[in-house]
Amino acid sequence: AAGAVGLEPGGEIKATVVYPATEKHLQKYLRQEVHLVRETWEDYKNITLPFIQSQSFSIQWVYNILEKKAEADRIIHENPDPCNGFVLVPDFKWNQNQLEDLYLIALIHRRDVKSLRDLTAEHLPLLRNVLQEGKEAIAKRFGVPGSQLRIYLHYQPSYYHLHVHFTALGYDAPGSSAERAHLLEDVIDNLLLDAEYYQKRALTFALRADEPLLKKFREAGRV
Ligand code: M7G
Repeated sequence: AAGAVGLEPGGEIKATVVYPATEKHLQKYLRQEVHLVRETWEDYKNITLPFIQSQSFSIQWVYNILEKKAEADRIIHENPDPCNGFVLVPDFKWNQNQLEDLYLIALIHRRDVKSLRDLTAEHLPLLRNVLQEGKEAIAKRFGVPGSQLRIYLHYQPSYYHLHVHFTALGYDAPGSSAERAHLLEDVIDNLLLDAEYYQKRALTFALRADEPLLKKFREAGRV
């Protein structure tokens, strides 16, 4: 098993246990040296995409939630539209006992968007729905206004099925750093400025020293 232990805002101790744990899980929780990578669109096509396609990142848990085979009773909101809809559920990292570390994720229904890199102006209606309806549902259920939510996507994500993170603004959630979090409102604005914004610009992210993707960037002489 792999896992992490942390101090909750209420002073309680929170333990995350991952079982069974794959090699990938173990690496994630080990402290490691990290390196920044600046990925151009060419790098994405030549290095990152083939790497993603060669890996068997399991996103079955996402499909189980979308198909109501798991966590169906935890759904906070759903827009059932197959193209522009999504499901909003509490993230595994949040036990829902206090609002200080509120954490939900929106999983989109369509299955052909891997990450931020795939987004174009075509996805604007979907992204607007996630932003608007996600904020409304969280205000209604938890009483937290949109002005106190950090709504963002990760690049790189751990799971290549597009999802959006909703966390309490006052909570320093893991992965909300400048090199990983992309605010959804900024993503929407960028796509309005240029429909192919994310197929043009370089994106920065950090990789742990032992991550195979870093090795690929090294082999290509890009780090
Ligand atoms: P990510 O940006 O792909 O990667 O986010 P990260 O895990 O490195 O942040 C995936 C998010 O999904 C994380 O916040 C996870 O805590 C959450 N998550 C992962 N799994 C396997 C589940 C699950 O089965 N149910 C729920 N509700 N959340 C999950």
